[in-house]
Amino acid sequence: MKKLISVLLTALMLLSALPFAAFAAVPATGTTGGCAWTLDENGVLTISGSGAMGDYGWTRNASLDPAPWYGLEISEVVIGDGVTRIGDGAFRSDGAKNIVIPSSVTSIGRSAFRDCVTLESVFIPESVSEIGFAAFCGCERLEEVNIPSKVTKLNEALFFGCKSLKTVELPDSVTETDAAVFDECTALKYVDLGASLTNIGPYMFEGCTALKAVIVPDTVTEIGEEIFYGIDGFSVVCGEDSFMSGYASENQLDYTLIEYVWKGDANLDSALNVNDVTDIQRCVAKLDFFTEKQRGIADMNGDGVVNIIDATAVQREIASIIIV
Ligand SMILES: [Ca+2]
Ligand SMILES: [Ca+2]
Repeated sequence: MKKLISVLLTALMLLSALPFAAFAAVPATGTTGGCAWTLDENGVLTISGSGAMGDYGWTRNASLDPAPWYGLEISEVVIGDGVTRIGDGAFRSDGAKNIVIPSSVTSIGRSAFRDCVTLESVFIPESVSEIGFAAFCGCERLEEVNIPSKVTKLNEALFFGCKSLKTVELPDSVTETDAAVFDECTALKYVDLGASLTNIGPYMFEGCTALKAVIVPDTVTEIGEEIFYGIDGFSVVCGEDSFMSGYASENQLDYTLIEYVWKGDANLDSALNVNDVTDIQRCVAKLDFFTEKQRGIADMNGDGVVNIIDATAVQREIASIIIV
């Protein structure tokens, strides 16, 4: 049924695109908050000036209008150095694959990149300390994202439905998480929750069916409802006598104590076997991403890089265990 609807929608969009394209005034230009914007004939949307962009509608019943470029054909977004805030709902559903955020930006608004289904990568500069509710919600092709080390809170539904996201590593600055941060991230395999987190928000990993391992620091003392709803086959990596290990045994979850993670155990399941070799090879081939902790564990020869030499070293290690 969903497929049929999307076919119908695509057909409707194609039909409506023809007259729309004929009338769309491109190049187009205007102002947004204290900044200016231009959209050129190649679909490059440029935001320039200094100060904050305007805020735009970001929910179904929003009282605010959508951004002036909403619905126009955009292939690339360039945010100029000097822009300090990306507005609420600014780039909702736009068609850019990559967006470069300059280091003048300190805040990203609510639903700023919501449903950018073509967005494949984004680098958030260290200057950003605040990322609003659902900012990347529904970015289905986003494979990799970084969280800057000034961010202290992950707001509600921040990465909800990011179906290509594979690995996430929280910086030690993050102390608090709201509800459903990684809900329905169906490709998410490894998450490192950093060293300072105090709570795991409700529904955090709901529907994350590919989840293999979550590293939880001892600082976590509060766990919301149904954080692992609807999933199995993963391991929680945590400290002995930690709040998380108590939660894990109470809820009959598979867990590994941090101190028992083996060198080479790249998937953190406390067994050293061919699955670790495969995961390292996939990481080398860039089919998978490792967290910093995983990279440290996988880097068998300690040369600071994870490559095929490490995969071979893990193979040797496995062989020696089997021979013994
Ligand atoms: Ca393993
Ligand atoms: Ca190495």
